Amino acid sequence: MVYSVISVYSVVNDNKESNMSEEIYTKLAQSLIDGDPDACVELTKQALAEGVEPLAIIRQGLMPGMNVVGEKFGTGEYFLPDLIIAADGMQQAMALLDPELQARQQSVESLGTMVIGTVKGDIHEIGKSLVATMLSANGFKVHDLGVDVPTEKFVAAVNEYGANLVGLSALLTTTMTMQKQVIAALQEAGVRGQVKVMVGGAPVTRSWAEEIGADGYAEDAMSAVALARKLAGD
Ligand code: B1M
Repeated sequence: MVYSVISVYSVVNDNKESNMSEEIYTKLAQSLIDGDPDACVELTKQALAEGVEPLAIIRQGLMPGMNVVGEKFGTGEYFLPDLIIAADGMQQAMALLDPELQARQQSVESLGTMVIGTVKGDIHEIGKSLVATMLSANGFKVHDLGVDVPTEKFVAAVNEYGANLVGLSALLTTTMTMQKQVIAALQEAGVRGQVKVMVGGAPVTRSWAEEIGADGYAEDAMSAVALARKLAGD
């Protein structure tokens, strides 16, 4: 079954080039909704070859598609295999986009060292990896601990890498509380004063960040870079 995704983003463009991009964004989103990773990869290659910015491919093509998949899963229309197939398509596309994102921003001076990971119990990887890529492309030294990261591993990594920033991603309401636990563990280990903690992920909010004593909340990868810059400069 084919679903329309035109309504999930609004790009008002009137020149031909923009219309072409808009068409490819729609097709990219649709490839994820249709569970067609091969098409997603081909369309990503095509978009890059046509000079579409990698970040635009993610924000205007892939993410709206993933959001539709998530909504359909939420309403019971899609099942776990649909999520897995869509995530596979997005991850393959991200493997093509990562080096392009890195290549666009070269910074010689490190702005800070971050350890980042998705908290214990949570295996959502894509958003965390995108945030890690954008930070590293913007001059931060990033140690990505992966997903389902035990609390003590964050603490150990802060010590091992001399990090001044910690990034905690959580995509489930049930795992958000692990962000609070990591902050408490950093405090207990006596290193809370030397690091700024930023949190993010779909269910996470600014007020949650304040409630658990994080230093900042970022809604997406671009604002994560801005926030990390601000926190590193504090
Ligand atoms: Co899951 N899942 N999932 N899933 N999944 C969600 C999150 C969900 C909202 C779907 C839904 O019901 N509508 C729902 C959570 C409900 C809730 O708790 N509120 C859900 C569920 C329920 C589950 C399972 C429990 C399903 C089950 O087993 N019954 C299960 C849990 C497994 C676990 O973790 N223990 C599960 C499993 C999976 C897959 C493994 C199949 C797969 C992940 C594969 C992978 O990552 N390798 C998956 C997927 C793909 C999704 C959706 C569809 C898409 C997530 C994604 O990759 N988005 C998701 C629905 C949705 O979010 N629309 C859903 C694209 C990505 C670029 O965006 O991750 O939001 P996102 O990251 C953004 C921002 O959030 C932010 O910046 C990123 C880039 O802009 N951000 C940060 C993220 N981390 C940040 C950190 C920061 C700052 C910003 O600072 C440190």
